[in-house]
Amino acid sequence: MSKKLKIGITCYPTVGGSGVVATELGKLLAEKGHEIHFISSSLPFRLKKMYHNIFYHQVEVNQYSVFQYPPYDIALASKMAEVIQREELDLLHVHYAIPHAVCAILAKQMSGTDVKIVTTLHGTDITVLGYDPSLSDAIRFGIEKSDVVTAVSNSLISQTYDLLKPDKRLDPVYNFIDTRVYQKSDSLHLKEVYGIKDEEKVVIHVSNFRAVKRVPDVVKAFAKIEQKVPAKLLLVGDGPEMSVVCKLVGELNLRGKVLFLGKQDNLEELYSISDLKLLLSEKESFGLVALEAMACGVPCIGTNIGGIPEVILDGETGFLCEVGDVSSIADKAIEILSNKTLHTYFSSNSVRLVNEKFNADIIVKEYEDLYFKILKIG
Ligand code: GMT
Repeated sequence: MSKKLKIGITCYPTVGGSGVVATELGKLLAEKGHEIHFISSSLPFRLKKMYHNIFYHQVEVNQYSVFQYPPYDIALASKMAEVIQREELDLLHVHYAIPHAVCAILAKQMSGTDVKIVTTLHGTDITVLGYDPSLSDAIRFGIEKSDVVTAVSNSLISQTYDLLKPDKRLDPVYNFIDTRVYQKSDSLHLKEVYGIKDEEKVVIHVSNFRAVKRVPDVVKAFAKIEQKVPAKLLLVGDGPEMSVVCKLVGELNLRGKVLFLGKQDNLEELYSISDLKLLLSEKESFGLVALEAMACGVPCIGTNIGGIPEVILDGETGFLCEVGDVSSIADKAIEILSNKTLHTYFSSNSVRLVNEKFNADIIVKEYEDLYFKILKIG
């Protein structure tokens, strides 16, 4: 039987792919018998029920009036150091280089222990913040001083080397799916609830509606799709671009055909009534939402950028298109929605790919093996 580890995990706990990956990883490691300590500013949103071997340590920030900015990073490092010492952690697995990796390095020094630091790069810490000269040295420092650094795609690894040139090996460890949760279920009642007719196809987009997700392209493509194929568009999530998107839906006379569902849990039920997913981002280091759809047998059209081509295989599980090429996106969508044989081919390939390459069992073991390696166990 392998040794049970004590693992601290820090992530952004609010909705977002990195928070999902970190929390699901913690839950699955706990299922394998490891003791997990989440250290973050609020309870990770996917951590809904109690587990006997998962603990949550909240970071409290002093609001002393002299501080122009509350010192969250210092408070996080102090809390990490306290938990490392009291709980005798074997390692800290932090998600995002800054501030989390840098805080972990400080915490290690404060604790006076040899706790190991694993850092996972998720994307925007490199693809956006990496361009900021006021932060790039700190990101490189966080990467180089970690014991192990993983990134969620090979594309993100290349971008990190191009941009920051860290003197450090980076290991690819993909996002993963718990296929016990993400699988096609019988959710046909939802079609009735949403007023979707039998003959209508369902196109879905799920995101945090940031500008990089290019949700207006989703709406523009849908406007072309629904002229050829009776369809409804489910927009799931919320964020800064929502008002722009609402306005566009009105301008394109799509009210009634586009359903704004806001933030939703149990996405597998929505995917189970969907025929096609659109992920048309201009930056995407992996695209966890595509994987979630694929696990439920939904073919995806994605943009040919970042890590998306490592997830959506062009002509095998869906199609890849260039960013902003709305006409070609719509043509490919119409092809998928009107060719049943092609749809079934993409759908079954998607499920198979998820099971063979992105299954939680495989990826959680990859992380576990990295932990054992740096701890020189086994
Ligand atoms: O996509 C977002 O806006 C959220 C972001 C995050 O930091 O949580 O997601 C990033 O990490 C996910 C998990 O590794 C990846 O699947 C997403 O592709 C990545 N987002 C971007 O690169 C924009």
